[in-house]
Amino acid sequence: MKIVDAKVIVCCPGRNFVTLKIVTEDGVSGLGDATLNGRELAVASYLSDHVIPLLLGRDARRIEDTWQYLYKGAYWRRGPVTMTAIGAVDTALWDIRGKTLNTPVYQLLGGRSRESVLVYGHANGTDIEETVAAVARYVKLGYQAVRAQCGIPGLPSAYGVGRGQLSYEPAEKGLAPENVWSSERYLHVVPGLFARLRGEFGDDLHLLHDAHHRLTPIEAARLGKALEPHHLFWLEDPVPAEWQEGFRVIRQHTTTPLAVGEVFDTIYDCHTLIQEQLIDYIRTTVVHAGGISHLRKIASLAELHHVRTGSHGATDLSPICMAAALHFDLSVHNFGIQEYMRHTDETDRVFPHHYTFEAGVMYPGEAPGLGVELDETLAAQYPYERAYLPTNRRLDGTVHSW
Ligand code: CS2
Ligand code: MG
Repeated sequence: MKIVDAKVIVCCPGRNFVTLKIVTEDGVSGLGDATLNGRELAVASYLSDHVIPLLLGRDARRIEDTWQYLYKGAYWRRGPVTMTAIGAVDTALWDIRGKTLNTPVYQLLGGRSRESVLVYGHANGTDIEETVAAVARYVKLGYQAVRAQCGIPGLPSAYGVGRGQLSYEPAEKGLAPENVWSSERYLHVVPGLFARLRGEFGDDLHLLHDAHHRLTPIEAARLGKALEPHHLFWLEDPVPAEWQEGFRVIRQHTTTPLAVGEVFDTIYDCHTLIQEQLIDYIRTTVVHAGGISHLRKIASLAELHHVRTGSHGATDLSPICMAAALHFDLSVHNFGIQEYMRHTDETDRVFPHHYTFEAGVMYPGEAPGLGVELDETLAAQYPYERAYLPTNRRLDGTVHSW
């Protein structure tokens, strides 16, 4: 089954998405998400200029061999651009495989390990009371798990507090906006937010929080300890994780579960975190960690060390990634939870799909392949618009992780 055509489609239905479409000689096409928030065109070029010429004529059924060919064949391994491009190819080939075998991809991954996929949504507010109201909206929508983020008094902005009611999209049109940060002020607010949320919603609602790479290990240890009475489902990205060993400090001080990995792109970014059980959930995604094939390998290592999956699922990962994630989530044994920020209606019209949400869980659907399509005519009406993630500086002007 030879690949005879492949192309990259960049569109911006409210935000930028990059999609790879691969077509076989039988006329079967597959889709892969290649979106890298703020650096979309780098991946589009990597695919168009360097990968697609290598794909033409290859057998679309050789998914693992194609992955290894693109990974080892580039010489320059790893990194978000390379692995997002490889992820898009891998995802599209799984889509094609499912379509040609007339079966949903989860059946090719070992079939169901559960009946549905537990998901969490993003609630946020400019202050604690607004955040409580936002969490209540998600509970009313049926969510069993909600991530809560709130504004920090005295700071003009805070991570995760965005525009609109149901979705938070951090990238802003034009060059990177500068945010201001204070860990001290943040650490004063968060424990009170979760004390209020537990008091309001009781013990059964899963509560999550994202520190978004902004603390030092001892600050994260302090926050983890302060949150223990409120038994969070997880505290996410407490510190930048390039130095995986740094998590040993946090682990020594707190039992609050830790989740890391949405910025990781291979197993090499997280094998110490997993093998030393420094984390409880690995957040690597289909789109940024080399596709379904590599994500399965990360999950297998995690399974050996009591680590569960908790894949990233923000609005800057397209519905193609969400569909692929749900097939993976339904089948992988050590599944934990799936992030599900709702895309806008505008995005969903460009990417019609079979996955569904109901009462806090999701289903990938039974359509052959991934069960998602791309309306190219509609996509063409939304041309790319430069949009960057913010940068961050502390109150004294020092650059800080965003
Ligand atoms: C966040 C994301 O969803 C999350 O956990 O960390 O909103 C992240 O900031 C964006 O995906 C970055 O593009
Ligand atoms: Mg995050």
